[in-house]
Amino acid sequence: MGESEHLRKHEIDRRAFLRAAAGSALPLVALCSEGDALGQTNLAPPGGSSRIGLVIREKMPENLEFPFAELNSLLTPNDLFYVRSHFAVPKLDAQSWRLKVEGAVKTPLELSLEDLMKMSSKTLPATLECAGNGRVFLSPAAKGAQWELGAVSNAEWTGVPLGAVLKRAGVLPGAVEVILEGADSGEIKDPPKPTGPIHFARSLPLSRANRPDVLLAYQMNGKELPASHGFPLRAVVPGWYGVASVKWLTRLVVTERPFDGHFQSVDYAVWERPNGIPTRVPLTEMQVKSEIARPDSHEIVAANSVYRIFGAAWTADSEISKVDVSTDGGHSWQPAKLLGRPVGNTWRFWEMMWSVPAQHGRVTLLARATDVRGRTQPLLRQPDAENYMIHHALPIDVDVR
Ligand SMILES: Nc1nc2c(c(=O)[nH]1)N[C@H]1C(S)=C(S)[C@@H](COP(=O)(O)O)O[C@H]1N2
Ligand SMILES: [Mo]
Repeated sequence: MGESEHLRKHEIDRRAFLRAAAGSALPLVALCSEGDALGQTNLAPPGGSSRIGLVIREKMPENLEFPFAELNSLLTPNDLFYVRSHFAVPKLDAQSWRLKVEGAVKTPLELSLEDLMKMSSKTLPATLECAGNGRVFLSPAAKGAQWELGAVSNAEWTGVPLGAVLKRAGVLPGAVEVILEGADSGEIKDPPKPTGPIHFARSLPLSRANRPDVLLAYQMNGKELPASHGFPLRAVVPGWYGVASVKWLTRLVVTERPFDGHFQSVDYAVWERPNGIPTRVPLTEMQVKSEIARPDSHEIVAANSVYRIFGAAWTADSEISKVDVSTDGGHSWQPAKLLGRPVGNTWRFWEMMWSVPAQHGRVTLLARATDVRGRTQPLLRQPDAENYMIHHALPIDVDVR
């Protein structure tokens, strides 16, 4: 799809949205102004889109990809937010659901949704990226869902800081981590594996868990958390790979030693080499990364035209300071223009006007982001990351014609 076509489509989506907003209740309008507050104007806010849908990577369990070439709003509408689930969506009923808080705490708790909603809430945006996003670019092929560019999305989350719940339970001295357990469960296929079904579970060091921006969220973009995204309660850990943001939470266990569960050490872990000794460490922070949304891979781009290359970039605990784009497979680089203004834990849109050459042929585009802390995307895949953290500059081939 050409850029002008995209702009036209965007206009259609926007008009449809405005029509919908005009005839509906406040929330959409409120989200609209929040969209602007995120530093972007003229972009369709979340509210559902008419024709675009998620790309199926796996039907059961649900693994659905945001069509990244359709990127046009800073907040991803709930029905376009990527879904990454390891087991079937558990059926939970808000009335009988409880969150247990136990382990190394003074007062074990059993909280209802109502109890949590009575606590003071917070709303903040967070971009979540699956650690396997971009896996289809790896060669030889790596195991896991073959995500293209869209296992990443951004939403505004409302909930209670995890730290406030831990405080209510009273963490005992000597505790180091909190395990977050989801209601979903199933059997692991490949060894090493425990016998029988296990729940999805992940831990956070207490130092991270107590950060004020780590939420137990019950709303997504101002609406009730959808079933696929963790209804009625999920964790949101801004800046960390999506795996840390445990969905369908039913139990928090405060522990006196680091957790070694399946999704912590066998899966969603990589090798690091402190002192030159390989050791297994859980994935934590998202790595600095940019992705080209348009042109789409293998799009036909008009020779001799000016094309607006458009994409997003994100990092953890920092801000994007620049994005450089190459239109010759990495031989030369030009700065892109960062759009809007930086918003904490949120991807930043960027664009670069490309003077497309007259000569016909295959062209490889690359984008490379750098953050304020000086971290830059590598041009080549780093060793030891196995099938995760695919954040080297990903080549997008287009046909100039
Ligand atoms: N309970 C539970 N939580 C989970 C998962 C899961 O399978 N079960 N998947 C994790 C992974 S790997 C990612 S990337 C994010 C995806 O969140 P989303 O489906 O809302 O996009 O949820 C995380 N939380
Ligand atoms: Mo993930």
